[in-house]
Amino acid sequence: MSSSTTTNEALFERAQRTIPGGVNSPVRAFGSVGGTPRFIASAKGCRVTDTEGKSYIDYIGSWGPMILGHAHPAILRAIEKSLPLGTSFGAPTEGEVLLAERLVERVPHAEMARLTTSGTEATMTALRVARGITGRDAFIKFEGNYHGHADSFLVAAGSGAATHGHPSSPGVPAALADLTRLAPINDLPAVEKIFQNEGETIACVIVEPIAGNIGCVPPVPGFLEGLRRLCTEHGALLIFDEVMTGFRVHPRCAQTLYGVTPDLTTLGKIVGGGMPVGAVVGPREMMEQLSPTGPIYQAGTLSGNPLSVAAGLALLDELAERESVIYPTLEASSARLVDGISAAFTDHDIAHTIPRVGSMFSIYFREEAVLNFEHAKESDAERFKIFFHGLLDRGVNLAPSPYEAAFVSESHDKAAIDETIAAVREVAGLL
Ligand code: HOZ
Repeated sequence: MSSSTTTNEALFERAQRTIPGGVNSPVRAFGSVGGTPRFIASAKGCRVTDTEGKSYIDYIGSWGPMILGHAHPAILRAIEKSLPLGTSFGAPTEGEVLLAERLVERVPHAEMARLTTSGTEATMTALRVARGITGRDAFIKFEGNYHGHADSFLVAAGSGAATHGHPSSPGVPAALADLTRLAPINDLPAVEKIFQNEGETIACVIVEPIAGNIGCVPPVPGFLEGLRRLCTEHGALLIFDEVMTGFRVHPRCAQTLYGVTPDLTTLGKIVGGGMPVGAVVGPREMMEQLSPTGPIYQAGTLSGNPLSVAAGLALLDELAERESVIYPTLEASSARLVDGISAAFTDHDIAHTIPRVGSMFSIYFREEAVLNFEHAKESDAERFKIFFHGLLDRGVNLAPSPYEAAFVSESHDKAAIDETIAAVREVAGLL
């Protein structure tokens, strides 16, 4: 493992001179937990190593895509093979066709795919398609759902937007924000009311089928089904933002797990094997509305970048080939981890709830179930800070915010899980 003589603290101080807040994505600045971000020098399997050479069991996993662990050999091989052939052409490649075909095969409702460079671009594109097809401007999103940082979505957004104090960002024109209708997650009557009042203006409902940017909040039974029904009744599109959940919670995505079919699905980093890629997928008649076949414009020089596509293909192929091993393994190790954490808290009388769907979970310091953003905010944030730093000191890397999900990978073996539980037990004694 490479390490440098630079400390995290020195690097953070230096970073802040040239990068706003010293980071290129706000959550990484440790704003909601305090202290110094760890500057990562390398990663392998379930562990990341910081610039001081200290290693941590990692539950960020690049926010989801490292489902097989960091620096997986199959993905590295694919990138190495692609690298000498060139890094970007601004012209179509065979790899993009193969990746689109894989997505069409594996996302049940997909007949076509458009690749982008990030999940943010994918959700921007999906919203534009919904508006373009319906000729309507308003849309519904959920409080605490995060769909990337495009203007229309930065209204009551989760993730970093929730913790830096501006969930509805300055710089978003009021005229645009006014078109974003909000409802609490898991509150079907609230959505129904919006549709009743102004159904003819609503282009779409966009939802994270499992909210992953306020911690992890699964849908209550009937919620996604209800959204499907309302969208169909009112001529609006239903968009599932599966940037976090796609291929993570089920080999055919969350929509298969819950048996609800959206009109459009957005995907992100996991379809690039952790490299920069996003995708919008859906039925042919909708997707062909995109340029150049249709009038709805969307473009990007780095869309379908050859290195990202090579990594994405390698990951998706690995997931498909070893599906019957990978997903049960993830389920078993994640269950073991969460049960162990919960038992440690119970033994120390610490109020908690730990929602989990497959290998995605989060820890809330409150007894009652968390069904929406308001509930998530009632989790004890001070306790989370102590917990977070206690684990970090003991070599366990959680997301530095109570409003993020944790991700288990195939490389989190029994030893790593048990080491994590032992660290939690120690820290629980301090809470
Ligand atoms: N918004 C991302 C997680 N929900 C964090 C992105 C990052 O810092 O990489």
